[in-house]
Amino acid sequence: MTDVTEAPSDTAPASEGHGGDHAVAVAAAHGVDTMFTLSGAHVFPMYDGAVKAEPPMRIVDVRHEQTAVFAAEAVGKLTRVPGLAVLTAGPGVTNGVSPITQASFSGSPLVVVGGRAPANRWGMGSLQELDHPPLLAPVTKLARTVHQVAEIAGAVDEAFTLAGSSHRGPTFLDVPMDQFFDKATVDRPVVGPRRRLEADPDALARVGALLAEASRPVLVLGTDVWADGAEEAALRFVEQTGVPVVTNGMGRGVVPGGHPLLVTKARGKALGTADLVVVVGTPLDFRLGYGVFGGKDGAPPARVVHLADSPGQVSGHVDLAASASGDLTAVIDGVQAALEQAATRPDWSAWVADLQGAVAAAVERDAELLRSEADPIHPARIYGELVPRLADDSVVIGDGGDFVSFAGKYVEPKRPGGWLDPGPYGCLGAGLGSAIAARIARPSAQVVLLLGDGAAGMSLMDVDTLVRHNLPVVMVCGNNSAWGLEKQPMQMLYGYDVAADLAPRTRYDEVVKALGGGGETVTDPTRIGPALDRAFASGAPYLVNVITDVDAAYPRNTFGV
Ligand SMILES: Cc1ncc(C[n+]2csc(CCOP(=O)(O)OP(=O)(O)O)c2C)c(N)n1
Ligand SMILES: [Mg+2]
Repeated sequence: MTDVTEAPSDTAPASEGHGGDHAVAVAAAHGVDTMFTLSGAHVFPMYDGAVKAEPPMRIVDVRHEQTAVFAAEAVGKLTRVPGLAVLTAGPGVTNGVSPITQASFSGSPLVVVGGRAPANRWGMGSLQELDHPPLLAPVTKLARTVHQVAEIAGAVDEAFTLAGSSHRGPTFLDVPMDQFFDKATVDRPVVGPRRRLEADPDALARVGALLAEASRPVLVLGTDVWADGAEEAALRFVEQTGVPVVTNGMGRGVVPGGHPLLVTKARGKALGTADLVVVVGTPLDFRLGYGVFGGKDGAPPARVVHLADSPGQVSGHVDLAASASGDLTAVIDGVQAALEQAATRPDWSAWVADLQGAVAAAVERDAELLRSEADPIHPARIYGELVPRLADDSVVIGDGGDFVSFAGKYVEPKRPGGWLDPGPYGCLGAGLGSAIAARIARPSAQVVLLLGDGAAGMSLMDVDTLVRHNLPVVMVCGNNSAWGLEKQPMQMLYGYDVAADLAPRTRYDEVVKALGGGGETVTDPTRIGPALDRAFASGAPYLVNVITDVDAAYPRNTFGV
């Protein structure tokens, strides 16, 4: 996929075709090579357009529309080219609402094309006649009906341009069936280079000055650092200034796991005792304590700087010492230049050493659990076995509750763009869609899907899609026979729990086998490693079903509210 997303729309010579031909051609011009869908007659022109395109567009047909949209969202996250999902009218579109919302919360570039009951029968009660845009408007950057076949090419161009522009997010179009099947000769837009938002140089100078004054700064790098293509600028900034870093979301891996300036493992101390926290490319939401830093162990409150990819992303609820927005490479480079021009050159070495000590202590503490021989298996032991087996190019996907929180604690990616978590919307069920996308977007990379047993039930049928499309991935199910992340809080609040248990020791590996993949169940901690080796060697969709201790809850200090 090529990195072209935004279009100062020029036009090419007129082209003839039905609505699907035009939509597919414009999507391909934006760098799309795959559409994710589940069949419905309302969108047949999209399939015909894909089959007959030159070269044809790959069609990946799935078993639930949520998987199609989660897959397209994940393609957008991994490739930074908007993913494309095609949903049939009515229930097809409404089944896509959760993943579209997830894309909105995560700033993922995504275009969803929906079918729509025919305009010439509107109001007469044709099958699946639903006006979708009002449902989608609150969770998209654009949600509209394209009323004429001749308008489809321009509308699809607009949808891709908006989805791929800062701040990225989902867009939605639907096309009445009669117009979709109709033909028109139109000028298809030509896709141009990406336009970049510029930052205010005075604001960047102010951030540089605040850093020059700071004694205990921390830099937080989030998803938009990757999404905006600023990962190289960010690493350069870190290495040349020596500032310690905490990462979250797709910011993970921008500073590789094990790097001396990566202090995510000492996050509490870093953010709690910093005097300046510079947050780049992620909202100041519950994952970052709503932007309140400092105050720990008698430390004064920290100053906060927010750097975002676009003005609308700058926090409105925090009293910021400074902020700036724009193309994040230019923003980061601009702050670095300002810092280098400052009269004083800050010395953060003692602060960094202090945090490195805390990281080392955390690593030591973790080591014990990672080696745990407890029976039933402690979930941390799974990561003790998995992490050393991860390749530098691995794509690691989390779909679950506590089991995935443990992954966040123990997996530190070596490269950016290889970590997919649900983000601030926290929607379970993305697992199989994300795995399908990862295998397609990174054909030679290791792909590992971490599934809670509860989450597994939401998308496991799409192993069928992995099998039919020959997409091998390794799935690891942390099977504690419970909706663990809900069971423990309910116990804590009420002293009992209800609606939180799942059937004991369910054989999710047998489900995968029944669908044509491979798998096995593990109950002995020493058998986890060999099972993972068999999974990686299998070259097939393979699920390692690890029976874990339901009482080994993730030690969390926030429930996100
Ligand atoms: C679609 C959706 N439904 C419900 C929830 C609430 N929820 C968050 S975590 C969780 C439990 C997940 O259980 P499991 O996948 O087994 O992981 P575990 O916590 O047991 O490791 C639930 C139900 C949610 N986040 N998303
Ligand atoms: Mg569970």
